[in-house]
Amino acid sequence: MGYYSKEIECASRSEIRRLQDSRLVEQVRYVWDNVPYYRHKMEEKGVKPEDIRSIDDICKLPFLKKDDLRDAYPDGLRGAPKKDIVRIHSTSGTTGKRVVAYYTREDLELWDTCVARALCAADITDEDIVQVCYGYGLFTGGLGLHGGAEKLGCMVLPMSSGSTDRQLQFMEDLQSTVLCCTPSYAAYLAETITEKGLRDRIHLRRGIFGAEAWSEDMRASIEASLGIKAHDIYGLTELSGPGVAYECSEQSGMHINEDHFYAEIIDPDTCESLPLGSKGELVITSLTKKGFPLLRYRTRDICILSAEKCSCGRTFVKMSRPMGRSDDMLIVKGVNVFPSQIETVLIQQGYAANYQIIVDRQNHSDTLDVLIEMTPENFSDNLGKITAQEKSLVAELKAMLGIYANVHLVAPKTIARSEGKAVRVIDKRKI
Ligand code: DLL
Repeated sequence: MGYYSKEIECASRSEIRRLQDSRLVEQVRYVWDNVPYYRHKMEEKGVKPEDIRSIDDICKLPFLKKDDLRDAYPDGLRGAPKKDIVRIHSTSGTTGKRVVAYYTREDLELWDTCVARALCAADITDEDIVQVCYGYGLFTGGLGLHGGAEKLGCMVLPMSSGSTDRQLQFMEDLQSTVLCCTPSYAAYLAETITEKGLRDRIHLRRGIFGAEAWSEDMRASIEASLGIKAHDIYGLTELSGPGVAYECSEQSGMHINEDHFYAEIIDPDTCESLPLGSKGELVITSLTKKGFPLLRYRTRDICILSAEKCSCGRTFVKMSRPMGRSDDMLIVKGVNVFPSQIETVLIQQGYAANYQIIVDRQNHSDTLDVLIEMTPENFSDNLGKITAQEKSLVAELKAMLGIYANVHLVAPKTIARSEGKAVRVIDKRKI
């Protein structure tokens, strides 16, 4: 059926390991021969390609970090000659310097396959009409989902992000059955559909949402308001884009496309490898990409890997949804705070998932303010009782975070919406 490949996705663990062993050996040799930047890093560590004989030797290899990508900008990590590169994508870094990733024709082919597998796992077929509202362009979301959906034979609407009215018009007129966008934009679309009374005219049945952190509660709220099943998809530009990992019908964790990516978990502080089941930083080695073949790339995403049997029959290891980024984690008054913890409290208390966290420093002490948008219902029902609600949220947040946060409930639609990734945190201490 479609791109679901039983042979690969349901292979035994030992078959998967054998494939990874041989692909790693080949890939290390390829990188040594074609990427001088990484070859120097290997030489500095005293490692040669012949030292890597299987996945067990991967710990001998040096890590790559975002800083390496910036140092090597624009093409120090390119693995294939320019004439073989057919596409680039790029992502903005926190320092403003972009990271550029290169793709050969074969890289695009394997990327499309990974995304097509993700769509199949969400029970999407060539009968589906897929509305892609991720941005097209340097961001990988639009073209990534587009390539996978087209490969599967779906009818694709390449909408890109923005123009909500136009999105809804096409959704209704062309009877889109699948929505692909960030979860925050999905929540916004859901809200607008409800407000405009369009629910009966919308035919969506599946959502493929990723590119930013979202919680189980947010999933439940989007699923209920759109009447769909919402599937998570994970990936990053440096490793191709969406489709590194994807959720099956179990909707509990994302299977990693292990024939193309080898995943490890490390302690982000000591860089020590951690066993399956431990929470730590996800490190990924691309086993097949040639245009931008990253080995042991530190994603900064914190998650847990699990090899437990999945009822869908796939044997690929699963990653939990990222629980935050080791570099996005805020340290406020010495306490680690992840935006996702705040989101969990808000949704549990019946608020929309639109919020903004503002961290500042006053009199040498950190301050944490959370602006929370009310839903139209809880806004009109509770006018005049806002202070009491704010007090109760302060208590809930204190219980979750262990520190005091100022809470400000604001009217619906007053926090700026983003059609791409939501801007959740403003850390004024860094400005
Ligand atoms: O966000 C690729 C993508 C596009 C994934 C569309 C899914 C759907 P970047 O812009 O390079 O690439 O950002 C990568 O986004 O390291 C995570 O921190 C975060 N991220 C991606 N997917 C998820 C997800 C794309 N499902 C960074 N859940 C990654 C939580 C995610 N965070």
